[in-house]
Amino acid sequence: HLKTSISQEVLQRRSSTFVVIIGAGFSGICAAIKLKKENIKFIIFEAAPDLGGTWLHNVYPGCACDIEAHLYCFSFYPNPSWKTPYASQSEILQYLKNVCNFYDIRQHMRFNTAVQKCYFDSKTQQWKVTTSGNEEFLCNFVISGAGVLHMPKIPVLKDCVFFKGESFHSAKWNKECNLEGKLVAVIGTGASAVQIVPSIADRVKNLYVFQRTPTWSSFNQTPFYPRGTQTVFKMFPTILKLFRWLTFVKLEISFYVIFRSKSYLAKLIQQVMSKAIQDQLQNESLKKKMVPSYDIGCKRITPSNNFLQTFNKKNVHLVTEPIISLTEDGIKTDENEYKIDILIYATGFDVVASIKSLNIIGPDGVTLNERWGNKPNAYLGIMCPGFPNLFYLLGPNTVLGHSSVVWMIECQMNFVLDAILKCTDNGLKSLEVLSKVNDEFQCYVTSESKKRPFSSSCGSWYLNKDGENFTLWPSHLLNYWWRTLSVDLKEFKVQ
Ligand code: N01
Repeated sequence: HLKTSISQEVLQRRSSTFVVIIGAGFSGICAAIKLKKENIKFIIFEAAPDLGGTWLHNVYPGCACDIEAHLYCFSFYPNPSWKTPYASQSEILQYLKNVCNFYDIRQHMRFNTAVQKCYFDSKTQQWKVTTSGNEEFLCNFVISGAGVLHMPKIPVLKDCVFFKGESFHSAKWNKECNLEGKLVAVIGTGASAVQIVPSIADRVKNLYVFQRTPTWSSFNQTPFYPRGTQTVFKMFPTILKLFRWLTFVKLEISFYVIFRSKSYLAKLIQQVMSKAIQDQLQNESLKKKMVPSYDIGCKRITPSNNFLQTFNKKNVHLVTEPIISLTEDGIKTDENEYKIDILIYATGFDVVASIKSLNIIGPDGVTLNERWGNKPNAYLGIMCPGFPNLFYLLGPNTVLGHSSVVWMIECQMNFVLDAILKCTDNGLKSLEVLSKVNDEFQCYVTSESKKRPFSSSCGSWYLNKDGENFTLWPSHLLNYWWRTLSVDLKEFKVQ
């Protein structure tokens, strides 16, 4: 009898708990599903007019995920029907919509509603969340699923205002813009450009690709599944599960091999890849220019079956001279002037600004951005000292360069849910990670990061101005899974 009454009390506590989730991408959707299963009330605020996050915003030609689809999806909602090993943007977006329909999550989403401010009131131990509609919501917990790659970075080029043609960023693709028969320039050769360039090359008259640094892009992806794969996965879910794990293990092995900076094996792979890059290019000068000189893994590896071969086409030109300025008609380098009609910036994202885009004010009136300064950090990338009951998904140091971030999101949500349940079930109002726990964790992250190639000097969005890794998880994924398995209340200040 006692057991039943306790459990009813607990259930009541859970159902009177209210959580604000920021963002309706993979993170926000995962958070919503897990909370719903525990009967915890929540609302999702999304600035965009629909769900999908990254996969709603990025609609450039060729947009896809270069991590295998069966791993880049929720473990609790596998999809035997992925059409290709690497799913396209539209297929992933549809997947997310299906997930939301299945779990009936859409009804909890408020679109066109940005979160303007979150303030923690120490008297009530609650967050006060203000939205763009100037509404205020009181909640017990805030979960940010706002993401890390959503603020486009457009380089300031001299005389930019005078360019007559059309220009836009890869993440703000202008669907109305007709590329057919036009002179087009793409600035950048990162993951986005690697997908855009082969997809538009045949439509345009001439394509100029401005490369500042070459990218390691010679992996050949499996181009298709053998016939019948979908049927087998549908009929035998265990085989699909096994396939997912095999994919996970394969990528983990790649981490061990490639991301151990100076290992003999890493050097060997680098040599093999250099040769593979050269083998795909017909022109000697291209071969020289497109093999990176920095360690593989320092920047994001950009697998593609057709990026390099695109440069063998007559109408595709690699430009490696530094850009001096934009002109009325195009781009001026220190050797040439390139006349263009359309300029595409595939120049990446301002990651510090993206992570710091939320205005979070702690109980002492200090904002999280002030606390963070130039190096955002959080315990397990999830919780920050001084900010009780606030959780980040894909927060600092938990993005991946080699495997599926959806896997990370699930680990994080298991931890967050455990924290919320331990708090509510024990009748606590708040929990805040202790500074010393976070400090120890940051020491671990720093020492692991130093062993990895992304801490070397090639420069990338992984690093802050001081060359410190504040974005990537620097160790293997089972380590992260182990750390996020459960919450130890001894590591928290509770009230
Ligand atoms: O951006 P990037 P991205 N003049 O920062 C160049 C994810 N993503 O949008 O290397 C000339 O990687 C810059 O040159 P350099 C993924 O996590 C995932 O391509 O700095 N060039 C570089 O070549 C990825 O890592 C998928 O010398 C300039 C490029 O622009 C992240 O998004 C697909 C310049 C920027 O590359 C970002 O990728 C697509 C300038 N002033 C994206 N400024 C998946 O499939 C910058 N550059 C999962």
